[in-house]
Amino acid sequence: MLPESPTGLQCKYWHYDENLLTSSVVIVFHNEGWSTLMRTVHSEPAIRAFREALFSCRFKHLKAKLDDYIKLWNGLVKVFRNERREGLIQARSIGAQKAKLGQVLIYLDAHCEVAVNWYAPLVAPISKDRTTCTVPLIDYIDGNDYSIEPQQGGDEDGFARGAWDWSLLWKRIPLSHKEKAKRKHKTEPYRSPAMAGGLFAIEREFFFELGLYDPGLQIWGGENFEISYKIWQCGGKLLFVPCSRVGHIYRLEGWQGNPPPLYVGSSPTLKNYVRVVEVWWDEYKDYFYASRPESKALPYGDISELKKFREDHNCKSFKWFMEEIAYDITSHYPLPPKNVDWGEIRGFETVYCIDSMGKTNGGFVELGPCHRMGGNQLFRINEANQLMQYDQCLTKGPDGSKIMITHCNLNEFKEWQYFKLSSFIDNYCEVLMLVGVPDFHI
Ligand code: UD2
Ligand code: MN
Repeated sequence: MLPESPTGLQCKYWHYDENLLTSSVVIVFHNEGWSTLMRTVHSEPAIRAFREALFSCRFKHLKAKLDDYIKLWNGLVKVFRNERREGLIQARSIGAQKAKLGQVLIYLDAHCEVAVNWYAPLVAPISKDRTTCTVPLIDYIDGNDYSIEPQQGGDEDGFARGAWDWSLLWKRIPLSHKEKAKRKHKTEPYRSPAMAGGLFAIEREFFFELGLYDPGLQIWGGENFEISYKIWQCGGKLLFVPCSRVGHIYRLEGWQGNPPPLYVGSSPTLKNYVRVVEVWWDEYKDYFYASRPESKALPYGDISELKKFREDHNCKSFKWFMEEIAYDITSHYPLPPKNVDWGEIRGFETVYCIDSMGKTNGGFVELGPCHRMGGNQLFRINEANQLMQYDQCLTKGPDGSKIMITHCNLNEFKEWQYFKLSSFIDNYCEVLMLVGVPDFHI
């Protein structure tokens, strides 16, 4: 149990409408543990009308044992199995279609535990405005010992807004002064630019009006941003609700995710990100490509339907969104300098290239035969004259003679000179050649 915080105590003084909207809870899962799955269902004490859509199994206990066990609820809990592994994103859209009883859909990961009185605060804002999507305050359950504590990254009360860095990694930033100034009491729901993805409530019809998730998003990742941008830019709002608390077990270190099924091509998550920025980010998409140049060549499929949706619904620009709603993100995650070029760094008239050998945070780069496969030989040079791979920069080593790859703000070296050797040797990339650092050896 979480110790009661002063803000938690304040939550007891809110009054909620007696006629709350009804909900269906949708839990999608694939290869989840029995006890954590059961606790997710059993911890659900206070819903007036709920039904659950559960999907996609491989573990033995998720078959007959589960079918048998849910009889306990006399039809209130239902299991639906997909014919093939759909991944969590499409499974959630299918769940929305199957769960017809509740006015609101509440999504939970399959390893959650709701706290007392989580329901009323979560759905009450939706009765006031049906285009509001709400997210509970998510507590951290440790996967090793099941202890529970508030998440890091918030303000003095533990409140954070949902954000991203420019490579589209999920981030939490402390609640801004601007949002604080809007509220009368600390425990009021507040606006967030994005959600983490797994736990939220949305009016069923409104979710359908938004077109559910983009049907081209596959398996895992990016759907949290898609739905957040779609809600904000197309006239809705996204609120985080401090008085509704739900614990979530975070994946243990080393968890690689369930590998995508064969019918899905390579890099589904990165392709999802590309779809999302292509549809919603307008000119800001350059910042994403600056951070993830390797994603530029990915075939991300057809997005014309989504663009049409955006137009038909008069959805606002990403610039509007960044200025009005996500105004605080750039102070935590500054816009990256745009790339001047990217490719391999080849020794003059040689077939050898700089190769990070996968090293980071202070490792030394080496020379290897140029392989044109990108990866550890793929670098980019940007307008700030940083020479980067992923989020790391090349710089001088401690004795000034070797090239190190490390955090960009440490011991930064920006005197690279860039010469374009030739453009487009093949479809893969342009070649960079760098001189002007005569005392460096690799
Ligand atoms: C976060 C979200 C998660 C989802 C994801 C990005 C929270 C707390 N969690 O990662 O909900 O938005 O970011 O996509 O916000 N699952 C399937 N099929 C699959 C893979 C997963 O059904 O192919 C289920 C899985 O059993 C679980 C849920 O989807 O119930 C979320 O997956 P996760 O727990 O691995 O994601 P998480 O919490 O790391
Ligand atoms: Mn999860």
